[in-house]
Parts: sequence; C-alpha cells; structure tokens
Amino acid sequence: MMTTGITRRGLMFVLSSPSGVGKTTIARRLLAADARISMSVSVTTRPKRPAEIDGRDYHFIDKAAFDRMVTSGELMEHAVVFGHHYGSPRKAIEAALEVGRDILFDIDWQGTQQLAQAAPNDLVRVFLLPPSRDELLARLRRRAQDSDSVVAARMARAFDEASHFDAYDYVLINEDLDRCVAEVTAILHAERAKRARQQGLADFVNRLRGTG
Ligand SMILES: Nc1nc2c(ncn2[C@@H]2O[C@H](COP(=O)(O)OP(=O)(O)OP(=O)(O)O)[C@@H](O)[C@H]2O)c(=O)[nH]1
Ligand SMILES: [Mg+2]
Repeated sequence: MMTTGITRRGLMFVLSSPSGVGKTTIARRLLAADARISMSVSVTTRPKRPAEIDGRDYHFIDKAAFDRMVTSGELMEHAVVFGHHYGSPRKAIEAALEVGRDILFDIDWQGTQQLAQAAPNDLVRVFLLPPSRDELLARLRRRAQDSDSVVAARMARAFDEASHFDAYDYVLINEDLDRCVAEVTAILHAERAKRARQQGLADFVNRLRGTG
C-alpha cells in the first residue's frame, strides 16, 4: 500500500447522558468495533460493583490517593457524581493523542466542561437523550443494581442531567441501540476526516499534482 504521509493527532471523544440512557453500553459497542479508539479508564472513590474489574472499568482508589492525584495535576478533569469522586488520568490520554489514537470518555457534563477548557481542539462532545420520560424511568428501574435509595437519587438526578445538552456538539436520541451506535460511529468517522485534524495534506496533494 502507498503511504500518504498524512498523520493525525488523536481526538477526545466524550459520551455523556442522563443516568440510564445507555452510554456505557454504547461505549462498549464502539470500542469492540473500532481498533483505533480506546477507553479512558477513570479513577474513582466509588466502591467496586461485583461485575466490575479494577483497571478495566475503573481504577478504584481511596479518597487520599484521589486527593494526591488532584494536587499533583495528574487528572485532566475531575468531578463529584452521586457523592463519589471521579477523574480522568492525564498521562494515558496525552500518550494516546500523540500517537494518533482516539480516546473515548464516559464522563459527566462537569468533566466535559473542564476538558473543553483544557483541550478544545481535541474534543468532540456527544450527548445522548432517552426517547421519552417513561422510557427513562423504565430503564432506570430495570437496571436497579444499587440499593433503593441510590436508585431513587439517580432517578431524580437523571432528569436534571438532560438540561446539559446545550454544552455538547452532537445530540442523539437513543431509541434503538443499533441505530444509536451507528450514529455515534458516523460522528467519529466524520470527525476523523476533518481537515484541521490532518497533518501532511498539502505535501500529499503536491505529490498528487506532480509538483512535490
Ligand atoms: N467527570 C467525570 N465523570 C465520570 C468519570 N467517570 C465516570 N463518570 C460519570 O460518573 C457517572 C456515574 O458513573 P458510574 O458510577 O459508573 O455509574 P453508572 O451506573 O455507570 O451511571 P450512569 O452511567 O450515569 O448511568 C456517570 O455519569 C459517568 O459518566 C470521570 O472520570 N470524570
Ligand atoms: Mg455508566
């Protein structure tokens, strides 16, 4: 295969949504289907759930370790969600972007806002909404794996979260999972093709024209 000499810096692809809309499921599908994007594994002080694996789903750490990471600037963003601390480790993100790998973030609107301050040119923000109020209530009840009081708190917050749609570049309604995954994938592909992200285009075109 001919080499074009065109290179691209990785992009930061954020998925946010009210609780229960399905962003974790969509994130997993995207990762499984595309070898060029990997997950930013967050640190959190939330207790591990039985189905979760330390280092894959999150790095589970205590509050003291979290505070040390904040103080030493090791987190690109951090926030409190449902009373627990969450943050995105900076080192893994920067290493990936430099070699042209894309990074997927399953983070909330507060973290997204901080990434927009820190790295606006690398950021692509996608917000997911449920098809209706009833559908979101049903999904939240179905997946109630936490205690009743936690589920109740999440429901109350889920509807407030929707108001943050206006700080995102793309907004999708997750009515049909397959279609939503296809739409998210289309956004990722379109963003990769943006001229401003690609280096070496002018040289490549000059060679095409026989003038390089
Ligand atoms: N700002 C920020 N938010 C995060 C980070 N990691 C996870 N979150 C968000 O924290 C919220 C709670 O995540 P979890 O504790 O995994 O719970 P969950 O059941 O997946 O909750 P939902 O995805 O909201 O339904 C979600 O909205 C995540 O997107 C992070 O590093 N930074
Ligand atoms: Mg989730």
